[in-house]
Amino acid sequence: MELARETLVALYRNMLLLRRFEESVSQAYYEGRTPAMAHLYIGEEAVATGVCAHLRRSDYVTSTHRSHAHALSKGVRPRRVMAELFARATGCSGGRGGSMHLFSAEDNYLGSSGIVGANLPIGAGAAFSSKYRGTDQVTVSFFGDGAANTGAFHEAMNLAGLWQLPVVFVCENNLYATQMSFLKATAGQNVAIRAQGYAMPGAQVDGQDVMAVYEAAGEAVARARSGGGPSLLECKTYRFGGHAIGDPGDTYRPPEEVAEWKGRDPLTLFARQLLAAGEVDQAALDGVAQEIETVIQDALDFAESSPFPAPEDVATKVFASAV
Ligand SMILES: Cc1ncc(C[n+]2csc(CCOP(=O)(O)OP(=O)(O)O)c2C)c(N)n1
Ligand SMILES: [Mg+2]
Repeated sequence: MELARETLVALYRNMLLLRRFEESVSQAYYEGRTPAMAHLYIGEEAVATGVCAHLRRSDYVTSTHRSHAHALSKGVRPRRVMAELFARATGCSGGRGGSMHLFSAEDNYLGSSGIVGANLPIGAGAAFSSKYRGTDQVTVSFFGDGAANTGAFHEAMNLAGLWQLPVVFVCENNLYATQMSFLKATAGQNVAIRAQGYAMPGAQVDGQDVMAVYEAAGEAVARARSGGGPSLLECKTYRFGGHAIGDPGDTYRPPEEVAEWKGRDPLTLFARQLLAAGEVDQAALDGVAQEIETVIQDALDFAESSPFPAPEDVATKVFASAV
């Protein structure tokens, strides 16, 4: 696939933003600067990046407990996500949500959910709303391999297929749901194939290859936008760390497996590909890295200098006001 240099650099920049964001969150946590118990996305950056690159601000995203990357890739500003993780009033959920409850109405980021699978029917609902209103908005709902075995997944897939809703279900199959291996927990050991039962196309893609994800997601998003209905995309990926901060992730995963996947770091693979194709030189990649350091430092400074929510505001933002 031929892509403009600008697009290629944008993909690289976003992946690096996600990586450096998560590394900074981890460091802040271990230094006791934030209470944010968080599920990190390191290793999976090509998925959110390749998918969200096709989305417009007016499109919707629903996400999971591992959601910083989805919010950032959808365009929620790093300052607002970071401040939320530091429980500050300037955070995207007013400091009340934290890592698993990011939300940004202004970005049509319809939220992270700590309830595994629960964001999938919300995604189907958002897509129903777009179809009902006659807009060309697309909804993307991210979920894990564990979520693929919940009832909510099947209910959402059924309605999306039945009503041919403009939604793309993106499975981030990182081979584990907490400590449970996908291979031990999943009938058929294949998520994409389930699309057949729900009247939609399904595809599997290498989730470490941002170009492969970009291409497959591009087809699915275009199909949804043009009235062609839903799709299921299964991205084969791996979290390099444990399930959440505090879990080293090495008691239930064979060391050779971890090493093999770390050898397929999406950032390294893409940088190598760009350099080999002569699309960019090392100086350009270093320039992007500098740019991202500034963004991350700015987000950290903003978060750490922001106030906590005022105690007297505790009862606000609980209910939406009726129109
Ligand atoms: C309904 C529900 N059941 C169980 C849990 C506990 N839990 C939190 S994350 C998780 C694993 C999710 O695995 P997966 O969907 O593969 O996502 P990943 O963490 O790998 O990104 C579980 C079981 C939960 N939060 N919600
Ligand atoms: Mg998983």
